[in-house]
Amino acid sequence: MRDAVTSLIENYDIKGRYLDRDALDSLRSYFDSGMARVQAAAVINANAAGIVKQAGLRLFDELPELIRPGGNAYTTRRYAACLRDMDYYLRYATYALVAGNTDVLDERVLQGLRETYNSLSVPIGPTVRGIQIMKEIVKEQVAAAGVDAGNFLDTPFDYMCRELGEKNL
Ligand SMILES: CCC1=C(C)/C(=C/C2=NC(=C\c3[nH]c(/C=C4\NC(=O)[C@H](C)[C@H]4CC)c(C)c3CCC(=O)O)/C(CCC(=O)O)=C2C)NC1=O
Repeated sequence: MRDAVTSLIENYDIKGRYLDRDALDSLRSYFDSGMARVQAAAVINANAAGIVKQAGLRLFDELPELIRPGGNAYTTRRYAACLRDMDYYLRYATYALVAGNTDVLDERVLQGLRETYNSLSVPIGPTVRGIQIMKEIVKEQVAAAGVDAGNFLDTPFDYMCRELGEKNL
């Protein structure tokens, strides 16, 4: 599992090069955003259950067929599994946020996920929509907490949506 610093060092070490201007710029931008990343993660941690619940309500409000008979999130068990998945996405997003790197998402979340979802007929499009809704809620809450969050807040959510949604949607 890599973060912004270890992945950069690895790339330079492979080439046997000292850190050049680009490397130092990228490190500076990571460290400059460091406190805001930690503060954003703190806001998410403090509100995680509420964020997941609210995102679920918005998702099922937008796509009510998911929780109707025949829908993939129909029955209490599957409804709970869906919210649990959303909670996974949120928690791993905070790890990636702090790491400044999406490697943890590849390794711990996305690997094999499409196959699992396909085999259980979990619809990918609505899952992607759920992740987007969480991103929107997170951005609202982080802004409301007065944390100056830049694009880095979008990155883990956008990455999961892209990777999950990309192929044979
Ligand atoms: C930390 C990494 C990780 C992830 C991501 C993960 C996902 C994951 N979601 C699953 C199921 C599921 N996932 C959903 C999710 C949904 N259904 C919908 O209609 C919605 C669109 C969506 C919620 C947004 C549902 C309903 C199931 C249960 C499907 C079933 O058993 O029929 C399963 C099958 C096994 C199980 O039920 O626990 C896995 C492995 N597990 C992991 O360990």
